[in-house]
Amino acid sequence: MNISVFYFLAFLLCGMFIECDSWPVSNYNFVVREAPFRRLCKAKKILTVNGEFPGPTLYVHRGDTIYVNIYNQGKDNITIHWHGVKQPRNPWSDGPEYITQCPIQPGKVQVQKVIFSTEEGTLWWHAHSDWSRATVHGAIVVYPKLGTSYPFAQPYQEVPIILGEWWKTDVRKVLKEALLKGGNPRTSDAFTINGQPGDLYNCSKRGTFKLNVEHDRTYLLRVVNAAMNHILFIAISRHNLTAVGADGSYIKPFTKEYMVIGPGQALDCLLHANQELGRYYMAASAYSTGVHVEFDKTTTTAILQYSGSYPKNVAPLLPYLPSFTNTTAAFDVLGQFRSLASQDHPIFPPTNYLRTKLLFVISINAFPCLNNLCQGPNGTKLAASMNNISFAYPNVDLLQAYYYKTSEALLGESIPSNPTVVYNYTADYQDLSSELTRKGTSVKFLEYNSDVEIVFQGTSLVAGMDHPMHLHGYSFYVVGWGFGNFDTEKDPPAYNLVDPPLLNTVVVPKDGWTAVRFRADNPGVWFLHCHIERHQTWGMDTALIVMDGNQDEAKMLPPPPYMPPC
Ligand SMILES: *[C@@H]1O[C@H](CO)[C@@H](O)[C@H](O)[C@H]1NC(C)=O
Ligand SMILES: *[C@@H]1O[C@H](CO)[C@@H](O)[C@H](O)[C@H]1NC(C)=O
Ligand SMILES: *[C@@H]1O[C@H](CO)[C@@H](O)[C@H](O)[C@H]1NC(C)=O
Ligand SMILES: *[C@@H]1O[C@H](CO)[C@@H](O)[C@H](O)[C@H]1NC(C)=O
Ligand SMILES: *[C@@H]1O[C@H](CO)[C@@H](O)[C@H](O)[C@H]1NC(C)=O
Ligand SMILES: *[C@@H]1O[C@H](CO)[C@@H](O)[C@H](O)[C@H]1NC(C)=O
Ligand SMILES: *[C@@H]1O[C@H](CO)[C@@H](O)[C@H](O)[C@H]1NC(C)=O
Ligand SMILES: [Cu+2]
Repeated sequence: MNISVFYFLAFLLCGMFIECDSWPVSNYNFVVREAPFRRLCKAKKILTVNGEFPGPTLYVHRGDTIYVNIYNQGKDNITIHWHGVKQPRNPWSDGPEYITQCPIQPGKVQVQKVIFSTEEGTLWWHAHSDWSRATVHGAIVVYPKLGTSYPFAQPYQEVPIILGEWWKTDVRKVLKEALLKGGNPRTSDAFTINGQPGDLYNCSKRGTFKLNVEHDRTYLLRVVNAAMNHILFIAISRHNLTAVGADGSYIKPFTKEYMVIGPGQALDCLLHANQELGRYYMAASAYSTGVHVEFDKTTTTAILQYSGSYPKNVAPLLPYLPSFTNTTAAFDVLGQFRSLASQDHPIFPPTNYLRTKLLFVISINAFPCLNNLCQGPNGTKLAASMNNISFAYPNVDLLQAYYYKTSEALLGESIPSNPTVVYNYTADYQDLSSELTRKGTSVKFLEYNSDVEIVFQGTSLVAGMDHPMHLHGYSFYVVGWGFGNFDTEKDPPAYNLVDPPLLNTVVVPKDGWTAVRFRADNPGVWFLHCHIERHQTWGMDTALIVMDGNQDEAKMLPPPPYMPPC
């Protein structure tokens, strides 16, 4: 189908099924289709939106509502998720497959109404079906409301910097092979900056992303980590970065020579082009702490180049990046985030009298495997869990099961509020039998407007590592974190309730814990999961079902006229 026919269909759909007040002003058309891309000396077809990699950047203002017409011209099931967009009362457009919707099957169209509310800064969108988000993703820029401005001087220019991960092999094959063999998926062959691996890889020099700057100007880099399985360090040689926003809310500025960003996170950084005219590398490489866990050890680069005259044949300098396993270096950044907590940007962290306190133990696990033939440790099959339940995707979506009360059995299993077995989660030695877990489609019901605390507790089972935990439908205040086991007596008194950062994805440190709080004021079914893709695949997931309140404004919106069927 050509694009004009598609527009026409989308228009019809819009006219028939949804309010079209804002159409076509803030309407976007996403055509999901395969397109050929050449990277690392090898061409392959990848799934894209509109043939672009990374996909198109969406530009909105705070509080906007947009419609996105998604037309699946590919061969795979697909869904699109608006990462960090809270979508008040509207889980219908959230996107994770088999959680809030059934996938859009090849040849089918879905119109998603995306409701922005209090987000301001950088967010992103990505596919939320199998591993298609590897190439199906893009940035979302949320400007302040007209008539208001940034809490920092207007930058001269703004540039999305999207970090990605590239396999020479088809990513569908990578997933399939990993599931079949039960081990770690093969590591990626490259990281990318705005779709390009950069000079340090073979056949990549020509496409290297260039950031052109004028001397003495300030640039706002809207950095998104869209990589699948890696937390990344990023830096620009001789230049500092000043973080001013994270996950669509502002933070107190802090300046470092490198930044760290977990998959799923977005970081707004100011860059002052104050160095000698010349060319400088921007570089990113992995932060990975799992003992004996393979990871991609390559470095992706882009080039910051000043305008003006200077010898252009001098090789740019590489910046300092901390070593792969340097947790101190990583948390020097990740532990620095603070909300503005000012009159213009107030915060509302739940303080006392929490209705619901949850302790979710997040772990890597292992299933026994017939004849020990799997590729996990000692022939086991790798898994992951939350409170020892390894999430199993249903084959109809949880939201419809909940809303229409159809498959109520599906929602029968509640994830326990606390681990059923208490052990030394972060001990150096773990009994092998505690690595086992079991499968289940577990959910947690929450009362409307209840104040909720979730403590994520990491473990050293199989291989402890950092986990970027992401909650849909909400941003949460990160009130505390630490190493070792969470202590219910000693740790809460040290919480930061003054200026905790408001994030949608938080990196829980290896062998440590993180406490987050939020008010459950957004009714719906909201996925909660690790944003390291393989951990999500293995089951480090659950869904929070926030029930309707009594008032009409406290209830989920009715479903749109068309949702893809299963
Ligand atoms: C580049 O190609 C050479 C020769 O094929 C190979 O040995 C080397 O590992 C490649 N480098 C990278 C970064 O892929
Ligand atoms: C970068 O920041 C450090 C301290 O945060 C400072 O000492 C250094 O001069 C800064 N470098 C540049 C190029 O601004
Ligand atoms: C970790 O990184 C920090 C900050 O860059 C550095 O000071 C420290 O020496 C590094 N530690 C190791 C073990 O490399
Ligand atoms: C694998 O087996 C060896 C030898 O039996 C044991 O020492 C080790 O702890 C096992 N590792 C895991 C992760 O099961
Ligand atoms: C848990 O294990 C860690 C690491 O081995 C150890 O330092 C700590 O003392 C243990 N805690 C308890 C309560 O046994
Ligand atoms: C987790 O569940 C499995 C299967 O029911 C069980 O064998 C294992 O002991 C449990 N582990 C913990 C730490 O509760
Ligand atoms: C695509 O989605 C439909 C509806 O849920 C499902 O029946 C089908 O198995 C899916 N196809 C693949 C290849 O996963
Ligand atoms: Cu994880």
